[in-house]
Amino acid sequence: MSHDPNCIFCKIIAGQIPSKKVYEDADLLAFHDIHPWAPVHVLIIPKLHLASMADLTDEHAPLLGKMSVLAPKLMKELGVNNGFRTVVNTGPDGGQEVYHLHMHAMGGPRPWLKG
Ligand code: DGP
Repeated sequence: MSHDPNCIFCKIIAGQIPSKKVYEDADLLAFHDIHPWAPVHVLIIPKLHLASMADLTDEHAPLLGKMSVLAPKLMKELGVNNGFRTVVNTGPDGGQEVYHLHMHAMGGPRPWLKG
């Protein structure tokens, strides 16, 4: 399904739930995480509803490529200039809470990094 009406991130994409957007194009949206783990913490999501990384197939490779290329660009724009961390949680044992694929991009002065 390309859009799940019960998905919180699909609602953010549709503008039904407000978010602090930092980037948007035809394929992707990026916005500040509501519960930041770092001084700068954004989520990069595809507009296509994919529940998790476990649902990816070969056809999604360009989309993941776009997400990966956007992360350093956004970090730079947001003033992160000394490195950052990207995380994709997948499934219950991966600690995933929201079942719409998303990449966390986190940076800013330490200490905030766990593990
Ligand atoms: P994960 O554990 O990888 O599924 O992380 C989901 C993240 O989504 C978590 O860090 C908090 C964030 N989040 C959940 N609901 C909302 C929301 O309504 N708005 C925003 N901006 N972030 C949200």
